[in-house]
Amino acid sequence: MSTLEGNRLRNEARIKYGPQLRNSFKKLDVDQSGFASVDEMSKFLAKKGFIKNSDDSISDFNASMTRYLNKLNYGKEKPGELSEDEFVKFWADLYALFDKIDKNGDGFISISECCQYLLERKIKHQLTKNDLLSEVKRFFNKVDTDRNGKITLTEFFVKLPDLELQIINKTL
Ligand SMILES: [Ca+2]
Ligand SMILES: [Ca+2]
Repeated sequence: MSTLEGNRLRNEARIKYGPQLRNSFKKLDVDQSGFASVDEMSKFLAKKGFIKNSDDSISDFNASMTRYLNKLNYGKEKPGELSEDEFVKFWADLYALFDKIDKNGDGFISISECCQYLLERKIKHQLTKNDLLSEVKRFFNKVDTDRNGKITLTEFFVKLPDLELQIINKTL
């Protein structure tokens, strides 16, 4: 999402989700360092029930977080951690992407919403529509552990590297 529309959506998400993100930041920064470490974020999400409190879920979250911190060039003030402003920007951008894919706005991404979005992105290494659908189904099998065909923002984020690397081979 590097277009003008992308910028607009990111700004909107910062306004919409900024207050709750700042609130979360204060709660999860338990050592009150003014920075959110990957560990503080995963503990907070596990406590809230957004990720499972299991070694696998936490290590997946940590791997994804570390990947995007580096890739998107975060942690400028303190390597590997987010300042409050960086935290808001990072997660608001993710909300902007998520909301864009979540066309019906129910707070979940469904298999068809995910397919539709990927088709609209005109993926470079062309998969046929059917191949794409089976890849997305495979992705959902990994992510959607309660098998209701819908995934939340956190579930989406935890497995986003898989989606990017295995299905589309590019950055969303
Ligand atoms: Ca901290
Ligand atoms: Ca939806």
